[in-house]
Amino acid sequence: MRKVLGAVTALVFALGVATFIGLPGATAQGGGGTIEADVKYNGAPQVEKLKVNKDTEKCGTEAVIEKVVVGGNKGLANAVASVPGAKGTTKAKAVIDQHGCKFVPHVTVMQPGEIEFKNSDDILHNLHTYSTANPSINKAQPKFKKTMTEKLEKPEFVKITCDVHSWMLGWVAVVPGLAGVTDSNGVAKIENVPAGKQKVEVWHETLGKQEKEVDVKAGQVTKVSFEMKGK
Ligand SMILES: [Cu+2]
Repeated sequence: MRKVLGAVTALVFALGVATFIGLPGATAQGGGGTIEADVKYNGAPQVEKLKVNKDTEKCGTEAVIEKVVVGGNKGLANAVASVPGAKGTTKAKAVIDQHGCKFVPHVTVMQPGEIEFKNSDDILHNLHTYSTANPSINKAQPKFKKTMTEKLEKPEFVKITCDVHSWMLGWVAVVPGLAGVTDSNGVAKIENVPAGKQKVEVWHETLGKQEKEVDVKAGQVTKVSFEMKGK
């Protein structure tokens, strides 16, 4: 009996060791790493304010058009960081909401395909895109049309406006690679990037584009900084 017990203990111990040894391999599954893009802007924020006298119960009386949003430590918000060499897998559909007479979020990233536009304002909005690679969209979105699904199938940075409310402005970054949008601190994290040399592109609606090369290591965070210049 003791022998059997000893053998079982040995087996459990061996399995435990095997599991332990197996762990690091499991966490680095696929050999991907994370890119943390840190985007800064040394200039002044550009924010325009506009008096609103239409649909004020939903839109408020003042519209704020945030063209360049600079947060703490000069971090630039609303910039798109993408990795063209890392093919993204289609996850949940991108969604933009016309809410409070704004496009929320202001900048959205998506892989080529379908995007959903919501109208949670209960008033008439319109959807007007300015694009060259993709067909233009110019459609009313009445209050009863809570959701509209549209196609953006070609990589492009697409400007969106609403012809009912002149101040409404949003952007869709249609990018085939993995991508993210910088937060209020100017940071975008892109996960599961294949290890090796990768090009990182940064785009901002008024400050243009920059790119850098990074060396991504499996299971690690690779930081890359950008400083956007005013035009
Ligand atoms: Cu509108």
